[in-house]
Amino acid sequence: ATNGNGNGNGHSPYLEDSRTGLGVDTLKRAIRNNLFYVQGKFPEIATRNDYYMAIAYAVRDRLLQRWVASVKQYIQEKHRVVAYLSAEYLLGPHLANNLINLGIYKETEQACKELGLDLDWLIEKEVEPGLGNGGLGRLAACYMDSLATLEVPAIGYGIRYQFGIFEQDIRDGWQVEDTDNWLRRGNPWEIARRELSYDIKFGGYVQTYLDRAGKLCFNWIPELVVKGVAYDTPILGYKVNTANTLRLWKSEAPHSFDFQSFNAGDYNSAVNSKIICENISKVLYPNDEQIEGKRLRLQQQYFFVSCSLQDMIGIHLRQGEKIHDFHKKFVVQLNDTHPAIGVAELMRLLMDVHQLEWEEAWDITSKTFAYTNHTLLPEALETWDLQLFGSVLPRHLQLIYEINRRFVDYATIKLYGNHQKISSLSLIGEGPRKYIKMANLACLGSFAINGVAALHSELLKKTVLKDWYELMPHKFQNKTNGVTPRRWMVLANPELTNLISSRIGEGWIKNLHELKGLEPFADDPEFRKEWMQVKFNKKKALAKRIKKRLGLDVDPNSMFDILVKRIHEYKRQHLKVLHIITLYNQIKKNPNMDVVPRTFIFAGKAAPGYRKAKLMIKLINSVGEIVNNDPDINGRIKVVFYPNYNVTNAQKIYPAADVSEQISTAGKEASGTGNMKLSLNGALTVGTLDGANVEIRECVGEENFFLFGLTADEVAKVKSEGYKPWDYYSENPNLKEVIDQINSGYFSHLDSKVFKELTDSLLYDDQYLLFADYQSYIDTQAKVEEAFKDQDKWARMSILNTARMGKFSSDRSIREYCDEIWKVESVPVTLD
Ligand code: NBY
Repeated sequence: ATNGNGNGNGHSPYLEDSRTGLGVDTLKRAIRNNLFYVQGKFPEIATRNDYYMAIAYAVRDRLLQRWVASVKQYIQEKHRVVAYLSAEYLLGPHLANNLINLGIYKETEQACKELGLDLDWLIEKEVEPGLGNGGLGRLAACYMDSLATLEVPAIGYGIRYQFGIFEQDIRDGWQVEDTDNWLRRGNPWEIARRELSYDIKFGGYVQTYLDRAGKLCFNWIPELVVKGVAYDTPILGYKVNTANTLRLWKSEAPHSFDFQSFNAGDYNSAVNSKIICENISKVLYPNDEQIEGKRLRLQQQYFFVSCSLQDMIGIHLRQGEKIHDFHKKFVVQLNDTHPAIGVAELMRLLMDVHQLEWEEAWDITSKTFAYTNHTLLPEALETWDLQLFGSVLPRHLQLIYEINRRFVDYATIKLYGNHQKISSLSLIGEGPRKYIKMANLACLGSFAINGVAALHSELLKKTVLKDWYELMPHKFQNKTNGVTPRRWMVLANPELTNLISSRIGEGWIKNLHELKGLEPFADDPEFRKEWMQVKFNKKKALAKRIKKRLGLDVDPNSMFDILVKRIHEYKRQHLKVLHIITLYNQIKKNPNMDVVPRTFIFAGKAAPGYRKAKLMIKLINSVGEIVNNDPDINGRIKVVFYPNYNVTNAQKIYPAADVSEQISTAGKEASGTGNMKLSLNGALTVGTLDGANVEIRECVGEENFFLFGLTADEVAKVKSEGYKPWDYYSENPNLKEVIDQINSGYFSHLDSKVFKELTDSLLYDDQYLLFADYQSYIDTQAKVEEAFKDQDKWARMSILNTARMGKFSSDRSIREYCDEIWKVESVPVTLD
């Protein structure tokens, strides 16, 4: 290769591309320049972080060209745009991902090397933006990647939390939380758009008056006004020119603020009010699947939704279009009900600000929104106390009453006075206190409603959204989740990526169905050997991290059995613990028995206020302490709780998995996406027929999937017939032994009370049917063990498993959203 930039030094094997600045020499120069001109540093005094920043800026500069070109083209050609509204984006670190999508990983590595730097060491430096709790936030991030890769015009809207999901540490086996100060060292990936800001009102009251034409008008006089400022992050597609925008809103005090609302000279209250304003985007609520009916949370939701809708209307009008055509320009996807207040807010903007009549405003609104539901747990459906709601959003309360009045009139005729159904459909719930039902607002205000896996979408129609399905069946769809192969294979597992590409080329990275081409290689002994070698290397690397983080030795030759996700009773991490203790007892009774050595790896955060989940973490660690140090066990089973599960750690864990545990009670996990990432990386699944497990099993083949447990229908049946966990306990000696052992204090220094809350809830309630599924789980684990003994067969299963995961790319999901809900088309971006 020649050095195309003409400087003739010839030491770089990579072609210089002077137009896009992606060659090694230009990158080197850019890194040096950024270090000097942006940070005022030079090599002699530059820290690791300085270099990280210099590279990040150099890469960002390369994104900007594509970003500007994309925005320009969308504006000039007036394309239809997807607006994805999500309170959470769990992006993970940017640098390596952007290098991959730009296609300059190797070049940057080389540039660093020539500057005496180690790129991987610098990549490890990046603090990830943890602006989400779990699956829902990560899905939003995968979807942003796929939208850009598919060259679809899209904006992601959300909140720029100053503190993301807490950092987890483990002390004495218990979870302790620390704040996530991710912006501490600055964020090179965002651009503050100070000029792009909107005023957001809160509280106060609504004045009504008649205008000159005698029309009834509403004037919302707020108690508080907050300014939302846009912070933009470019999201680049994989090897395309498209760079979409993730626009996150930060709350601030309005400029005139301290003079406007406070007595002159009252400096303290002026400062205090600044703090109140900044509080709104201060911190992410760390609950998943558990609503917290707090005023500040409602304020957050309204804050980002109002900023976003005002922004969209602004974009639309600046293009010279009519407000009446808003729904033709934008389709707004609601990521769960967190942004569902948008339905009422768009009505307010169209009527109170843009002077439309009700019918017209409603027509536009109900053609704009589409709603994705992410949960079947009834307790997780969002509601707001009506009084609280009215005190934060008085105008929206009026609007919701009026939306509901008109809807109930319609429903009364449609349902011919079926009062029970009508009250279940009503946007307002009655009880000791009235409340607003956000899922109902979302269903009524949207033209499409979807679940996130086939089973989930079916169950929605039969359970939590049954009445809506019967009234409006045409709105209901399924969109099975997917994950981006760029982050979860190319970035997380370059070794497996290279091995796959060496046989079937690189097309699969953009068209995951091409993995099918690997199937014949399952019969190729050489390929199987290489496949298992990659897995072994990844296990060794994880073992090294475990040693470094926890001081614990684990054997990379043992089976890596992995259960990583948020800690929740329905996800049943404690069922896994029952299995581990059962195995432990078997070995104790028969120390010479032939067992396949296993390393059980757990990771996940518990919501800080969720006592039982925190107790589950303590139980895992307590069992680990005994098992890991028992000489009879002699290292044959090890239990690891890897702290602070986040995107960065997930990228290290998935590639090292032999077994993926997906063991939720059937009918509870909407989809799951960790199941997809693990399986894609060659892990075999042990799972229930829940969420997307059902579809994964269909694709990989039942012979490559370890199924156990009751089906969703059976779960419902067992429950309706009066489930008695005690019967399972008293009739199954192994189960009884395990529970008694926990209760005896065997794992807790003879303190028999520590885990009582957990064991009691199992013995007397067991909502999630651990005891009913226990024996089936144990039996299935024995089959896993047998299968693992035949490593050649295991390799074959693992390869076929990966080869058949093509369906679970987020590119496929996004294609379906585009074609079947959004009706948007790809717009290839050209660089001039
Ligand atoms: O969404 C998850 C589902 O549990 C999982 O099955 C699915 O694969 C994934 C993507 O569709 N849901 C989830 O992660 N939910 C949350 O994180 C969450 C966060 C906040 C709140 C509720 C749920 N909240 O009410 O504040």
